[in-house]
Amino acid sequence: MSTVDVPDLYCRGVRVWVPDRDRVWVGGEVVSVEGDEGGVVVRCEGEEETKLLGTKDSLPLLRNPQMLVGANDLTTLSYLHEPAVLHNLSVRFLHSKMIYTYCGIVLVALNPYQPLPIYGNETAAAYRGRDMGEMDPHIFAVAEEAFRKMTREGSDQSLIISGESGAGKTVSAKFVMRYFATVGGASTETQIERKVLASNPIMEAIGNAKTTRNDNSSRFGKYIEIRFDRTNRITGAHMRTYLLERSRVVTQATSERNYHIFYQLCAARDCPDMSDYHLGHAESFHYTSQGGRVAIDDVDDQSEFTATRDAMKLLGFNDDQLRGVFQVLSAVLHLGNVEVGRRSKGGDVMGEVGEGDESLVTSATLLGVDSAHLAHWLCHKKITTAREVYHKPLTHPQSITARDSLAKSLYSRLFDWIVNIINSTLSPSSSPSSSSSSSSRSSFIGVLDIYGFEVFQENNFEQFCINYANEKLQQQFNMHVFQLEQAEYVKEEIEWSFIDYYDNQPCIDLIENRLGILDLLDETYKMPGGCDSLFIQKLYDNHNTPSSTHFTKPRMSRSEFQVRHYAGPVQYQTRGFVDKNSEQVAEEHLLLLTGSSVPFMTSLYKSAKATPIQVTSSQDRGGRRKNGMKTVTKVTVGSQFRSSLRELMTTLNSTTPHYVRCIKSNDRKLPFVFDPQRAVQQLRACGVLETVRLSAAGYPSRWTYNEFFQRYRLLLASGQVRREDVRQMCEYILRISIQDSSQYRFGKTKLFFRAGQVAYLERLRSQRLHSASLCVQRRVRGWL
Ligand code: AOV
Ligand code: MG
Repeated sequence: MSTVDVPDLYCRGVRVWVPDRDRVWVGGEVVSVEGDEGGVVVRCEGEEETKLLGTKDSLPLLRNPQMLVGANDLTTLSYLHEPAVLHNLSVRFLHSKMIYTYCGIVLVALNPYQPLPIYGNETAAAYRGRDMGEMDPHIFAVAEEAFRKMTREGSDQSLIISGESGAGKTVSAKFVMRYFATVGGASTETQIERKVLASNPIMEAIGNAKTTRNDNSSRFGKYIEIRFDRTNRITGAHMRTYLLERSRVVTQATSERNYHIFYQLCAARDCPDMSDYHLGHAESFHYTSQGGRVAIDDVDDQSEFTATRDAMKLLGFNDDQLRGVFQVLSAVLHLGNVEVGRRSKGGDVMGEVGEGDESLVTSATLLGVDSAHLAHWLCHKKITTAREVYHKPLTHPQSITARDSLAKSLYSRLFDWIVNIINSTLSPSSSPSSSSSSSSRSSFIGVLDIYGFEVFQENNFEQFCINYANEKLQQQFNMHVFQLEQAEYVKEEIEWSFIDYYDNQPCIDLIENRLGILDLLDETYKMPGGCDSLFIQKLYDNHNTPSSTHFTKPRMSRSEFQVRHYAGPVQYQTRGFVDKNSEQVAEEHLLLLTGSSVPFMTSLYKSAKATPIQVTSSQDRGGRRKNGMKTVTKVTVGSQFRSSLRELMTTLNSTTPHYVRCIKSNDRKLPFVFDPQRAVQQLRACGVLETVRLSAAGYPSRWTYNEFFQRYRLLLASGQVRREDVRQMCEYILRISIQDSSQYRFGKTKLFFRAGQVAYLERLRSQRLHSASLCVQRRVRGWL
């Protein structure tokens, strides 16, 4: 047997980490080092027995000196491995109640599940004008960094907030927006900041819902650009939203809810002006009661309703518009209660809706349509052939689908319409404070808050899209942090040993490439008789091969597939994929609503942003059927989502990104409880560990020689400045300003700095400016 050479570092008393099934990592101490057999004998904390650890490849990892534990920035740790990172985060979180920690260029935020007194105006003021390293890590520090970079360079910025469902993204995004409203608030009371903030409760009311993962889960993605003028005042904002989960309007899983707004409306039914909508308790509506429990602990839906309505008023929704919104929402609720009866015809069970059905009549009245027509079109479909047009009766399940599609269409049109109104109110040109000159050149800071990665008992098309979006975001992060960063070092010929990371490109290829999952889904939809079972067959045929690394067919299943995502494997149930991919309003329903006697309804269907179903030429691959008859090809939900994500990535890549990684501390939503298993799972998935290593070894700030010289030449005495050789001058400035020469590197065209150095130079610069201005003042006083 070969002897193992145990390095000298491992001697008696040395503190190490030992892998543990429950606690993930547990601290221990070396008791002895075994000679010939190799390995070290370790006693774990709180245990009597010792363990022999360490073969040639796996000696236990060393622990950091106690004085380093709890560090603000993980990159300052001596040992940068998983147990060190995990331990540091948990010590800060559990002992000091500190939820934020820097991890190089990333801010890690642990969800405390408890309101903390660290977000007030005084705290915001304390972070104003400060460098990231000067204060405790905080979401405000990242916001300040973005704000200052924008003001200094005039460049657009993005705050990219990621993390799994319930990790704290939406809460973080709101604090970021609050911070900008505070620092970018105008001295005159224009209220634009208040309006920007007021968009949050509205969007949460219509786009968030209770899921088993999060009581206030975002069911849409949002990228909001907050615009600033040349004087760094907020002039307005613009919001882009991504793929709302439509199915929730008509179905919810056990203990989940529909969108908050429905419960708010029901809770406010006895308020003045609400009687027109004939509302009842949320339990009395099919669309709001399927989850079993209509209340959320600690949430008062009625006061939430008041908050939503007030926010809408502030954002310029007038009384007619508010009535219109409540009318559509109520119509949806009543529509859900329309009884679809059964009628036998031949061997089939057909759908039937009685014209006297009370819910039908109420719904039709609210929608401004004829109830008999509505009843007819809930169980018939118009068929147009070359020779005739006829009304084909629908089966019972088809009628229910027709009813639910109408409800989903109404809701998603309303959602888009509300977003449009908010955007037009927040548009910089409509803000009274923005004179044309100050808004002519503006920069923005974008805040991205999308639905986080999620895995449920059953995962459907919605989870597939959500997790796909998270894959794209993870890739953007990898691109920025690892690929571009390291490519730049190579280009600039800086000595560098490559840091490896998990590249999720193969998973993205599986989803979005030619013959990838989305492509096959579209193909299925375009085929006559395309259905979910055909889709899954295509998936198995194309991807269930020995060479596929990210796709698996579960052994016992004929309707499911598994994707290996960066955050873990997810099994998807294909039932409903094809229909959900082609969500469309039936032409008959469209005609019914555009002919409504309620002007709001017609305007909703006229002005709302085009739904994914649109005639297109670019996606027209399947536009011709084999018989030569040209069919209209639609943009499907999947392909529309793919292009909107691409567009989002292009936007993000044109800004300077700042990353916030939210981590869910435990699954039971308990305050300040740290579940190491769950934390480590998230840290592993999102590349935090690799980021720590990269940031510790890397040079996050860089300047061209010219830029650097222009800004810092005042650190030189006047006689020292020689303009002929800028590079030499830069080298000189650094030699006299920064003692430790390992803190910077000279590239071919740029200077590179380790974290914190630019902040230090900035301080030197402002001290110099300050003493220069004192000097001038003294001289002026001397002259007087
Ligand atoms: P998410 O946006 O990341 O999930 P949220 O931001 O909605 O998650 O956070 C979930 C819950 O965690 C909140 O409702 C708060 O109760 C709590 N929480 C999060 N951050 C904080 C904080 N900084 N301080 C106190 N409590 C916090 V999803 O939208 O589901 O992906 O789709
Ligand atoms: Mg959210």
